[in-house]
Amino acid sequence: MPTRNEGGAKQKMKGHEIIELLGTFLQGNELIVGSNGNISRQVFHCLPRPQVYLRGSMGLPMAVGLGLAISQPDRKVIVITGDGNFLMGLGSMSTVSSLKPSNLKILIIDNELYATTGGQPTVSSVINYETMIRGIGVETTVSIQSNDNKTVIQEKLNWLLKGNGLQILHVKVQPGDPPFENIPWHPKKIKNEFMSRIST
Ligand SMILES: Cc1ncc(C[n+]2csc(CCOP(=O)(O)OP(=O)(O)O)c2C)c(N)n1
Repeated sequence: MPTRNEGGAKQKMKGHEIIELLGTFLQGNELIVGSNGNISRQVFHCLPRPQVYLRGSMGLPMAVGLGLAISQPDRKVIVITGDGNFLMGLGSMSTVSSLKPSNLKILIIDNELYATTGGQPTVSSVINYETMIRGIGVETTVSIQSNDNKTVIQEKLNWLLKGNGLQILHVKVQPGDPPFENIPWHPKKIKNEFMSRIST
């Protein structure tokens, strides 16, 4: 039996597996913004800390990432967002596109669901992300579809982290992540830990 995600396996990876894989490409000084809900929990438990773990504020990760990228021009800022968050925050993408901070990278984890709140479907299944994002004015977009295997995904994550300029990577993932525990930090602690990291 072929194992999941190896070689030519057809099954999509799960969101937390993509986040874990991204972790293998990090150099250490990247700044990461996780969208609210499951993604932030996965970022907290799977990647080095501290990062920005959004709580409640759905739709805002791109706006937060944009501000961070502008204020920290010497560091790569990686926004990891669910499809529900990305679609809710589309308005901020026109600003992202007009400013095009070269250190901003956006990773869309698309499970076609609001998984955090019980798995209601988003409208992702009818959207062509590459076309939509290019229409907004961002040229450097790559979409990973269901048939891409782990090797292709690794290449694209490498492209996202090592490439120059504003880049967006959209990955279709399989729903069904295991539950990750709530982030045990009070929002003030999240802010303070992150602020002390970027002020050093
Ligand atoms: C304005 C607003 N609407 C609804 C919610 C409730 N809510 C929290 S997370 C979430 C789902 C986020 O979906 P997505 O970004 O696709 O991530 P996933 O849960 O699938 O990992 C929802 C609806 C909220 N926090 N704020």
